[in-house]
Amino acid sequence: MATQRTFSMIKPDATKRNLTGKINAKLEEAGLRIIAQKRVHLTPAQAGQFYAVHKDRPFYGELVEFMSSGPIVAQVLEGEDAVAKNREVMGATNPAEAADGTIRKDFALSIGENSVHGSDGPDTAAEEISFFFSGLELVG
Ligand code: DAT
Ligand code: MG
Repeated sequence: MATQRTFSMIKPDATKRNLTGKINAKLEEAGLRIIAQKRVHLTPAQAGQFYAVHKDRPFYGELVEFMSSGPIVAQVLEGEDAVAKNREVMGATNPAEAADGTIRKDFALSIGENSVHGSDGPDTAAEEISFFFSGLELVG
């Protein structure tokens, strides 16, 4: 697997508890390089657009409200097999099911307030990166 890029977000529950540095340390220790990063407070409309794929799910309203409730840190991660590696470091969506040492096991509060987002594939990664960043902002 060649070098790849993925999109990551530190969610409002984690920025609120000042966990950006601890989460970044786990990403970096896993071999992922943070090649772009910015702190953004999404409007409900922006959060709804970002998560449009989930618009028919029962938790969509709650998800949009939570993701616009405070600042997020949007990031582009680069590394070998970055999409899968980031999903591994994140842990399962539900922290009760997340493996030891993962971000969600160590920091997430619930299935909704689960501290981080990560792209689920290379195509989604490209779309999500361009939602937040221009090419000029990616510094590998
Ligand atoms: P992931 O973030 O692991 O890719 P997902 O794409 O299935 O998970 O869902 C996106 C987010 O939606 C997830 O991080 C938290 C929220 N979510 C998912 N399932 C939920 C549920 N059953 N109840 C509340 N929020 C949920
Ligand atoms: Mg997902």
